[in-house]
Amino acid sequence: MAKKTAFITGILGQDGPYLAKFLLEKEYKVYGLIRRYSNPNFSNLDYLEITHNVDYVEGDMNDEASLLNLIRTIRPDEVYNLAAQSFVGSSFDQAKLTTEINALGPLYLLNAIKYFSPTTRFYQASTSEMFGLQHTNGYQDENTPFHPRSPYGVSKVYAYWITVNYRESYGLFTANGILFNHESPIRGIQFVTRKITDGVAKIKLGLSKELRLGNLEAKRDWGFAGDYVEAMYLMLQQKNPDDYVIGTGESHSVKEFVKLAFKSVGIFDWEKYVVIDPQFKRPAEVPNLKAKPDKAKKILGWSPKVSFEELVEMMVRADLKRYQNK
Ligand code: NAP
Ligand code: G4F
Repeated sequence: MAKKTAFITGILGQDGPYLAKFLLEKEYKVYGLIRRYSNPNFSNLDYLEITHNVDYVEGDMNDEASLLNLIRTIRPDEVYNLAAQSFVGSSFDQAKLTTEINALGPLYLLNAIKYFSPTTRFYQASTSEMFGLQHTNGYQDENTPFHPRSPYGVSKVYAYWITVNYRESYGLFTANGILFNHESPIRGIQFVTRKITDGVAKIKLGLSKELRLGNLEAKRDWGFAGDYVEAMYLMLQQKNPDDYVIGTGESHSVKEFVKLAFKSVGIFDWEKYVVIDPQFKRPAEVPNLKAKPDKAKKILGWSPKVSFEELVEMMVRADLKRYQNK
């Protein structure tokens, strides 16, 4: 049987490499979209030891013709749209760019599929940030309404609905994975989890004296990226396309994450090192995210494997190792 082909946007980010590794192990041919760089950074793929197993193709989520041309020539079985300006904080300062990449980018891909490869299955990286202030008895599921709190969240609401709309209008196989926060040792350094584990490793090794953070009271449902890419794949293997919430069902505060990270290196007086810095607070905050992933459990047979405690430990160990190897 011919190998299945997948086209992944966002291949150099966090989820792209985990998904590529997962699909390569299933014998897929994997194409990864990269932008034009004078010096591309393959470090996340290097970390997972798959840099040389992916076929790289050049294009940009802001350049419709490049996407049309790639879909027309590759005609992949599956497209995973993971590319985004994914940092909520920056979206307040770069709202237009965030909207172009996150909202128009998926529209361009959907048009490319509609015109040139209508049997291609499409996965859209939707997010719990779309819920923002909304919840249903303290959790969020597929029936919870959206109330995004950032230009990032707003851009992702457009992408969510255009994905649903192309399914309903043109019969394309499109699925939204509404993923709650997921982290790993290759999480971007700006995101709070990795910022904490990197900061704790530096403090433990005497390379830094403080860790500057914003709102410690915000709560998130944090899981492991390696577990979540399996859910993306499963969504595209179903008989019918649909949208799924993916998370652990547990919510923890930033403060809990901080305490646990320090504790894992034997530091118990964490308050001595943490400085609250208003520059890391946001104009509007999402106070509490907690998934109810019952539909994914029931229909996809998916559930997370790595616990919150294991995740914190894994990330701190990886950052300590990085500095020790230097
Ligand atoms: P990430 O590490 O920030 O990676 C995003 C990737 O998008 C990067 O590789 C980046 O490329 C690429 N990209 C940005 N702008 C682009 C453009 N104009 N053209 C082509 N590529 C572009 O994000 P992630 O954590 O892997 O998340 C993957 C997706 O899931 C994102 O869409 C994110 O919004 C969504 N999501 C993430 C989470 C989470 O907790 N991680 C939760 C829900 C949803 P460069 O490397 O070239 O910058
Ligand atoms: O780690 P964060 O920047 O992630 P956030 O905003 O929840 O967004 C991430 O998860 C979304 C899924 O829900 C994705 F769609 C999105 O792409 C991204 O991956 O911030 C988490 C929380 C926030 O409440 C923030 O205010 O941590 C709080 N926080 C406190 N101090 C901080 C800091 N966040 C960052 N980045 N840096 C701080 O110093």
